[in-house]
Amino acid sequence: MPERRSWQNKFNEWFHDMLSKAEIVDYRYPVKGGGVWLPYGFKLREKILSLIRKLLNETGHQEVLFPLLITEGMLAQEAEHVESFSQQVFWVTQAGRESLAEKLALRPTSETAIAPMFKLWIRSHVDLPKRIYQVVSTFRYETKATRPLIRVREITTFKEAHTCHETFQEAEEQVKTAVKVYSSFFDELAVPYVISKRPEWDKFAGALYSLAYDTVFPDGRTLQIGTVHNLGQNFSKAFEITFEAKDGGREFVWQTCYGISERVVAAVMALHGDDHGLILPPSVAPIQAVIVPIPYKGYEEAVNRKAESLTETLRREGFTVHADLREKYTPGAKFYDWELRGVPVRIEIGPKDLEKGVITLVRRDTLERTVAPEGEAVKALESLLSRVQADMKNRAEAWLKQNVKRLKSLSEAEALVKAGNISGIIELSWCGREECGLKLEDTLELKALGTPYPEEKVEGLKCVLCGGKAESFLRLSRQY
Ligand code: PR8
Repeated sequence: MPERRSWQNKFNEWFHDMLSKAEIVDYRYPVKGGGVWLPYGFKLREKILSLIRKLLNETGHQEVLFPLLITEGMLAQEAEHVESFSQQVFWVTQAGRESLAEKLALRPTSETAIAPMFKLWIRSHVDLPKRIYQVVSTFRYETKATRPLIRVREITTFKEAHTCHETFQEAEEQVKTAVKVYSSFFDELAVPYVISKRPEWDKFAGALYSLAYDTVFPDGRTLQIGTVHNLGQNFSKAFEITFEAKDGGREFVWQTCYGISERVVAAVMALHGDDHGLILPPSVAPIQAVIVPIPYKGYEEAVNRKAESLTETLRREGFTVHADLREKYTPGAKFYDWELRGVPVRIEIGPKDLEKGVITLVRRDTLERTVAPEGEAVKALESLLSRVQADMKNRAEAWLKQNVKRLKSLSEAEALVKAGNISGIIELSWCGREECGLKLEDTLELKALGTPYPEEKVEGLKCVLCGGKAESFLRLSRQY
């Protein structure tokens, strides 16, 4: 087993190292909070996006593309929303030499860009439900320290979905569908999560309520990797998005929206690495298997040719395979390179393998070697990839489980905080009152993630702060 401990402690350094060594992104771009996707990172991003696109397309969503600019008037239409984003919006105030009569915002998200078009598109109940999504750049002037992939000012991989429905109940059903889609998505990425209903004071501006996916990073901090919001009729009333109901009356639509970003890429990287580098899940690895010939005097040609023909065979079966035939690198240097990039399986072909008619497979997550008859290469790779995928998911889930702790009292939590031992998420019984929630955040110097979703019934417990009847558990953590 690769050593996990040593790198958990220096996670930050490891993460930044991987971004450049594995050629994921380069944040030396001279605009703060903006980075360049490098070829390998871009492929990983594409794989992740095609997974979410597939899941959305299968569940009745249609992909669209809206303009980047929003007029000031549009942005200002929903009061809570504009107030919350007011400190974060980048404005375009000038074009050429002229000042613009009405300044234009770079979208921080697209509710207010999409709403006026929903108003035009939706006339009657036959036009509903409507489910659209787009993958775009959004811009947020983040004032907290920016971090590659995790807190950027140009979010280049903002996948946002927006839906409209006839009734509140249908919007609630859509929230459940979105939760199913995101849960399948993160499951396939082997990224473990908890889903919490965010507290009132931390919900998305303009939403009735917000659900959020959080995962625990190796340094014990949580990262919000996706959110699902029930918007109620807040935007439809502000933008007059109405429809003719079955009984002939005019009604406002009910809306939801949900989003993810490049934080997902960060999570895939962070949750599975080791001292050798990244470990990517086969479901989204840009290369699932790399074939490295081991040349030996007199066998150079033969091993290379075998590597090529095996690549062909495996590609025909739908695997993404790369044969590393670079002459200037030793096999050892190649192993190092592909381990660093997290390729899930390495196939070695040496003179002995040729003689025996076998191939050697090495799985990246455990570095375990197995030998399979060459004629069974397809079957061997298929089963090894699925084992790697399943084991990665199980390990990551076990990690999360260890890092969600239900505590009995405030003093227990305070002791952990004092000892510097807060890793992951703690759960404390809570009366549900904002006053107690905020005080818990303050006392423990932690951030409230909210209460478990689906809702968990709490019987016979007291709020750890005021002693009143507990309504739920409040999750708290050190957050990115
Ligand atoms: C919405 N409207 O906007 P949300 N850097 C990287 N990722 C980020 C950043 C950032 N600065 N800010 C947020 N995210 C709704 C839903 C359309 C879609 C990621 O929701 O503000 C976070 O993972 O919660 C967040 O959960 C997701 O974008 C959606 O942003």
